[in-house]
Amino acid sequence: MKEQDTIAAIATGTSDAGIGIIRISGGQAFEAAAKLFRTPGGRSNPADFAPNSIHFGYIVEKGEIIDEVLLTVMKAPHSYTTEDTVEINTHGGVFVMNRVLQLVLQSGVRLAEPGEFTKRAFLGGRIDLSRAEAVMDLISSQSEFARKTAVAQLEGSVSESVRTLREKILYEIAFIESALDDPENFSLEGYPEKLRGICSDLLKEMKDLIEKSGRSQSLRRGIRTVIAGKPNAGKSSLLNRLVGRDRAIVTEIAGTTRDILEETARIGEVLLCITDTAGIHETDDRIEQIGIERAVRALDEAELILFVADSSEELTTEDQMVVRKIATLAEKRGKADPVQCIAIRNKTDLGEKVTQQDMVRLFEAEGISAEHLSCSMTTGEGLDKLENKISELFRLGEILEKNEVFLANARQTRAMQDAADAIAMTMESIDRGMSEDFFSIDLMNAYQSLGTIIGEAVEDDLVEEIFSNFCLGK
Ligand SMILES: Nc1nc2c(ncn2[C@@H]2O[C@H](COP(=O)(O)OP(=O)(O)OP(=O)(O)O)[C@@H](O)[C@H]2O)c(=O)[nH]1
Ligand SMILES: [Mg+2]
Repeated sequence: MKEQDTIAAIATGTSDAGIGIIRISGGQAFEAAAKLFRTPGGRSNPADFAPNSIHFGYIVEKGEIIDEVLLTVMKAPHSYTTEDTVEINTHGGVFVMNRVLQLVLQSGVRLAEPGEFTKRAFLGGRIDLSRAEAVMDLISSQSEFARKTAVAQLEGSVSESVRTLREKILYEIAFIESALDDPENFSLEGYPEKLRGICSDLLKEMKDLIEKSGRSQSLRRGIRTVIAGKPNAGKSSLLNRLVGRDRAIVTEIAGTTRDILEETARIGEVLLCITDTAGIHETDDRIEQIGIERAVRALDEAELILFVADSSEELTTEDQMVVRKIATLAEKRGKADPVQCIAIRNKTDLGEKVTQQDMVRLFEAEGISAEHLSCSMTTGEGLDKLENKISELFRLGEILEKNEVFLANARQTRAMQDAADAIAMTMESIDRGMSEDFFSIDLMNAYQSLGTIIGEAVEDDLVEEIFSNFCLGK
């Protein structure tokens, strides 16, 4: 079986650094390390070292010292993977780390697959699936929000609430089964009504979790933000301001941006994935037309739209055309998947021909609402208002303070949705006056779907898929 191989990988980054760690895990970890390692006193076998101890020494190949290292020895089951583990702290040069890794691999150890150490921690029963996914989230987190939610999950917040839900469901399944087996001692009189109430509470709890998690997932991944407006309004100037450098070409020529440009920017604690787009207007220019099509497609995916207008000139039919596109999109999305819009009157340093009222009217005429403010990309005036507005719209402070529980990813959300569907089915069966054994089938489905979130009874290939998303060495 593959899981019995001993595996190794560079656990630290693959650029030059002060130290690098090569991790070896599995039944042959000590044996492999013994072939390469010597202490100054000539000891080499980690199996003889005390558990959780660190040893100074050398990696040696045919009598030649390759690197001076520190060797950490962890004995099963007290290691990250629950297996015998050796960590070699080498000097952190890429060349040196790879050289040592090659020697390790020559001693009968194979290169670990991405996420394989964490997978072993899961298979060894040290962490559940939701925590394993949290490790991955923590590694890839790019904002304070992402880090905090990953740590919360690592601490088991998702597992906790999933387990509580499962316990409640299991209690009802057990009750129904007992009552069916032993009608003399357990009465089902009035039970369906009681169960309906319980299901209704469970369903509400699950739906809340799904809804909040959707928001949290977009906060973690970065809010998909699209800058839109007519040509020359100052869209690319806004992108440059938000990312803090000259990312996009800015000129006084209308139609400068033709393709879409993507960048991430951190606004306070919010991460934005920003797309700058070509100015939307009627044109015969083939290249611009393609750019505009792309702009409209980007709008389709947006969670936040920054509409930019040039307030040094009167609003035009081109502005109207863009707002109309936003309105069409907002209507298509409906309440379930709303899009936020901030309308920016830019170029205030040139005098304001367009008032807030003009803008509000422009939006009202198309039947949508937006947050309104004015800025100058040239002087930077008003940008703080824009940043505050973004933080406010996504109410990050509130979420961070509450330490709420969120499902970490689409997989967990889907499983929670399946569980919620099964609970809804139970309620339907109750309403239709079906017999109790039907309830327990649906409740069991809900119980099992919840189990997949924490990794109880998950299919092998799902385990493979989840762990292959990890980075190497973790
Ligand atoms: N005075 C002034 N000029 C600005 C301001 N913002 C942008 N501009 C100028 O307006 C022109 C157009 O700016 P861009 O950022 O390229 O506008 P855009 O919306 O990306 O234009 P396209 O890519 O052509 O659609 C440039 O000459 C900018 O320097 C501003 O706040 N004040
Ligand atoms: Mg541009």
